[in-house]
Amino acid sequence: MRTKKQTTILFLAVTLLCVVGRASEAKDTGRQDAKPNVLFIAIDDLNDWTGTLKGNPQAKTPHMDKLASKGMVFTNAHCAAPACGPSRSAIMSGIRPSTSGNYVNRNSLTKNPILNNSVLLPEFFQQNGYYVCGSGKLFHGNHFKTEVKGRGFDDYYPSKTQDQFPWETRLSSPRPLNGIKKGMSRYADWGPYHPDVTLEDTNCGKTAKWAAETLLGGELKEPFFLGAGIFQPHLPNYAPQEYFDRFPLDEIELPEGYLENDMEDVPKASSKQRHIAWLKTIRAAGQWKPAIQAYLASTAMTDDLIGQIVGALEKSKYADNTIIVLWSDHGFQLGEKERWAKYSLWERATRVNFVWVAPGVTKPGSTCAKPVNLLDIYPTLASLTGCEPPEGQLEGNDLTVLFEDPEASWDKTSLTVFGFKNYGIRSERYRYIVYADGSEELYDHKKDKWEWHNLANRPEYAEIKEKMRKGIPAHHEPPGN
Ligand SMILES: [Ca+2]
Ligand SMILES: [Ca+2]
Repeated sequence: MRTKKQTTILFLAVTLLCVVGRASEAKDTGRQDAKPNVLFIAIDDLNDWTGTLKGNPQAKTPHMDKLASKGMVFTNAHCAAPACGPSRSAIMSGIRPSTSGNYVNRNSLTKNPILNNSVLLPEFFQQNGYYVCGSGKLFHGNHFKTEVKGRGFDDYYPSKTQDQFPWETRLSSPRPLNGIKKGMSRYADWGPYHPDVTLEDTNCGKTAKWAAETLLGGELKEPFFLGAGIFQPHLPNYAPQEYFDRFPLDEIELPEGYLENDMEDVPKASSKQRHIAWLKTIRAAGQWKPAIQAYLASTAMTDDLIGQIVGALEKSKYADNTIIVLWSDHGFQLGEKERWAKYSLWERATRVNFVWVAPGVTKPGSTCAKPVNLLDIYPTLASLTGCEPPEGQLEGNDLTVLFEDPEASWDKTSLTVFGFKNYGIRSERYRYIVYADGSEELYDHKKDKWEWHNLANRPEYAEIKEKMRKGIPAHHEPPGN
């Protein structure tokens, strides 16, 4: 039997323990509240025709350039796969296409057990106490609407199962605007919307408006992860007239990287990847320059939308505690290597825009030329937010060492996978491509930035090829559903 005094002491001790427990809980919560927010901006099919990557001097991207000046630009960043679906699956899972078997757009995300059992990036943040919201194209369209269905999101605009259509059909009829009736997909169209259409009328405009208003509203539960995916400059390149007016047709130049007969020293295996011979049709229709004009116009429109989103963040109360990562899912060829497409392992299709602004971490105006990959987004965000990454899942690298020092020792190469056993490997200086049949390409970017001269068969490069081959993954997962 306890005495009254003993009972009182016990009661006091238990009370004290509870108070201490609650205080420590509050402290934990306090730490969690202090975690940085994440603004995750995705752009579709934007190659290096931007002010920072300098792939085309005619490009006008002042807002992205301004954003880049506030943090770090990776000038040698590449996609994990040169197609929307597998590129985004790799970003969202942190798993290489060659590990998951998710290689092309038609491959499912949720029917793939490796991807389906992974912790997808939005889920990762949700599990770590973040409020997760988004709009626009973050996952590949079909993957989101019919497969992911808002998994990991607390809120999605317009809804978790109703993704935005890539463009507003009502505003762009009758189609095709480019007049090409045969030989192209219905997506391969371009031209200005009706003259009275404004940026806000477009679906990309609605995504940006939602993101800007959500940030300015100041009522987000923190920490938050907010994703905004802009569909442009993915085809069809429709934009309000004012964007076309910024690029007069008679001033449009053909791509500097285009070379007649460039394909003569390229192995035939490259054409076994999804080959789209649209360039011939475009040239025959006299549409090459109008199509370039439209890509530049759509890119300028995208840039204005980025300006809206980032501008809203800057004016909001979250400005000082929000990490921004901006990425494009892969590049695009506008005639180079005889292609009007992505779907290749060459620089123009693999190189991406990759900008990071992490308050107190990245240094304003810094650039880094080390080879990095979109696969690095997941581990880098985990590192910056102090959230423990899912065990054994992530295959990318933590980039924070390069934020500290862009010249830090970095022995890694950047891998792009397209189709079973086709690999593009980029080092600081070289690009090495090896196809499933063993045929190869090697380019020296120090002397040949447009990849015109395939050096793979020259014996003096044997050692370099051997080194580059170390970037080939050990495992090649057969293609999934
Ligand atoms: Ca894409
Ligand atoms: Ca060539």
